[in-house]
Amino acid sequence: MTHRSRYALITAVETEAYIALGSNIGDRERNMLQAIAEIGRLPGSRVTALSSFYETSPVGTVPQDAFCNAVLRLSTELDARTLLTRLLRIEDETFQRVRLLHQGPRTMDLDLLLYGDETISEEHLEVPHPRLAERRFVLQPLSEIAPDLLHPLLGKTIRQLLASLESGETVVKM
Ligand code: PH2
Ligand code: MG
Ligand code: MG
Repeated sequence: MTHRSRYALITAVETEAYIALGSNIGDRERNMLQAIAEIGRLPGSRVTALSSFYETSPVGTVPQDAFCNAVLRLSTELDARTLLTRLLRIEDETFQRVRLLHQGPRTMDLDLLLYGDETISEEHLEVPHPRLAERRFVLQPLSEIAPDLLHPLLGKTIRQLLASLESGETVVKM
């Protein structure tokens, strides 16, 4: 048995995951604070960094109110699939999220952006998040807490991705 496998048996291995939060219905800031608290209570997990909150113009084809967006880092013992399931459960149970329109307004959207340096491509789980590099409302808060993090597929840092982004989105610190 290697040192590493022996070590893994006695201590749970933690992975750094990055999660995007977004809300544009109700008391957005209150929703964000509540979601952060819920995420921090997940088993074997703790929030180790949190970006500022940003007011962002809605991206996509659905006309809707401005979002509040932020990104946090979670040190977690949960595997990616379990973590995703737990995030969706928070959307549903804590926020009674109703899915009326694809990319439409929501009380809370929790997206798994990155899970360590893993790349996962399954029907309901794609990591890194496929639209991560196109969205200023994600890259701006992410660059605040992890500017030098390498995107595992694009081989560029978050800072580089943000610098090369050409999009007219408005993203302003709240
Ligand atoms: N989420 C979407 C669609 N458009 N726009 C902003 N500004 N922020 C979001 O979180 C967002 C969006 C679908 O997930
Ligand atoms: Mg989303
Ligand atoms: Mg989502």
